Amino acid sequence: MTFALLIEALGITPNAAEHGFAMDSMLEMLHWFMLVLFVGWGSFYFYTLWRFQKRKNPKASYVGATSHLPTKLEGGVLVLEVVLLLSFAAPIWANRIAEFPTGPDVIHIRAVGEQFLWNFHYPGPDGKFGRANIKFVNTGNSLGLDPTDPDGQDDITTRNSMHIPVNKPCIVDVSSKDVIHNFCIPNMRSAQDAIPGTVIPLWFVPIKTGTYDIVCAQLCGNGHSSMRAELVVDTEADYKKWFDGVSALTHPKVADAATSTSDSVVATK
Ligand SMILES: [Cu+2]
Repeated sequence: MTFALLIEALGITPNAAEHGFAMDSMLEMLHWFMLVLFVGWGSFYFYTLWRFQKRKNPKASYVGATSHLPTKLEGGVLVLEVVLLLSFAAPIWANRIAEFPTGPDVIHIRAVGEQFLWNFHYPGPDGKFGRANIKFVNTGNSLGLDPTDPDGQDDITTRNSMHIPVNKPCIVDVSSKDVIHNFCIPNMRSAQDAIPGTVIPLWFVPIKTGTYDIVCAQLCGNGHSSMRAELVVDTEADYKKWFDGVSALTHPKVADAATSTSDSVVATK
């Protein structure tokens, strides 16, 4: 259940992630709080312009305001901000960084930014990422996958297109090949700086099928604004179809072997 009246009116992208409801509720509260502060302080400003105008106060007062109300109000604001931080922001953040999903259902992907596109790297059916090294990078191997690594033989890579199944936790290991980018999926209420030389994971659970924007949210050069990729959240069946299709295109033999293995498994049952 989301309470997102104001932020929706202001044009926030619709939420499509499980944890997004908590974030949206917090954002909504913050916006109402800021609206109250804006109206409050704005009114106070105009009141002081009127109250202390020169015509009414020909002689400057050396005492000034003596009311303690502003101090009390500031104290109230401080308390509210501490409550927001400790009761809402900190728990959401703790959930984001300390409760990474585990288990066979988790979809694990690497996202590697480069000027000005996003590379995606999926472990193949074996579930293991192949090694990557900068020395193997060439036009046909933009992620520098080690061609001798057996774990990498069935891996698949895509450019500017990431597919995941709906309702399954997804971990994305974010990194960069050149400068600092930011891997941002507004609909998934997720963003992470992509920093060369480091791998930082983020996770989310998509709850709605559809196609969403993945954008670079860190000014990274002339083509920054065109650094967009698509995230397609598929049904389980569509995701499998997509994955098998790309897998068959990339590794015809591996795909054949996988099919014949699963056939033989079916046959022996
Ligand atoms: Cu970028």
